Amino acid sequence: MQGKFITVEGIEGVGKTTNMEFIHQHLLASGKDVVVTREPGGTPLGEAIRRLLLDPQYKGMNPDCELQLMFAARAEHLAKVVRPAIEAGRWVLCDRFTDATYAYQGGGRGLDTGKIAALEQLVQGTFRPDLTLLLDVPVEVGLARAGNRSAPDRFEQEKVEFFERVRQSYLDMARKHDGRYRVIDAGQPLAQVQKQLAVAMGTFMQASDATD
Ligand code: T5A
Repeated sequence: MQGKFITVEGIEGVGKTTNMEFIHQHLLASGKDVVVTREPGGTPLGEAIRRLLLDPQYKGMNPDCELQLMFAARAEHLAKVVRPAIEAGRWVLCDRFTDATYAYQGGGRGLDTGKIAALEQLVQGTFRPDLTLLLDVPVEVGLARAGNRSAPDRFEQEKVEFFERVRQSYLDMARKHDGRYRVIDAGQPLAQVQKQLAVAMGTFMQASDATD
């Protein structure tokens, strides 16, 4: 039996890192064998690419270069971590995936989505997440939360309008792919956010147990 692929998405500071452990524990408690990973990254080579992508010294990186680095890291990640785990029947919980490319490089940077789709096809074929949890907050809330932490990385240095486009792009994808997306109101207190996540995962696990 194949495993499942769950992705967590949203703008900066929305609470992905905070909630990954909660989601992980929820899946473990439901008897799933889980691999937790992230993009860009998830492998030694992918983490090296991540450092390049986030480093503020590369401010002004060519958007096509940025796009291809995202997919280069993804190709390695899929081959070495994600696909082997799923084929072994494990569940993979991933902090960001290709929807982040549509949101940041497509929505944020304004790259042609046809270009992204071509790379998606090349690197993934028909492989897609089974469930995407979109944590959503207004941009000013996310940026205020993110700003309370460490020094801003290359993406966090972008202007508010960039993140407005990223958020809108995510919300558009959630409407377009409403079968696999669950939108979580992450502006609520953490306990309420986690209640919503538990309901979304419960529904998903029930449906997937019924079809396995
Ligand atoms: N990227 C990535 C692309 O451009 N294209 C791609 O294809 C991919 C895969 C790195 C960057 O790469 C870009 C997007 C990103 O800019 P990242 O490190 O995953 O990706 O991105 P970040 O959004 O920067 O991740 P962060 O860890 O910075 O943000 P989180 O994880 O969303 O936020 P988190 O959990 O650290 O929370 C922020 C603060 O808010 C508090 C937390 O305690 C924390 O202090 N908080 C709450 N406070 C009140 N109420 C709640 N409900 C709260 N939830 C969290």
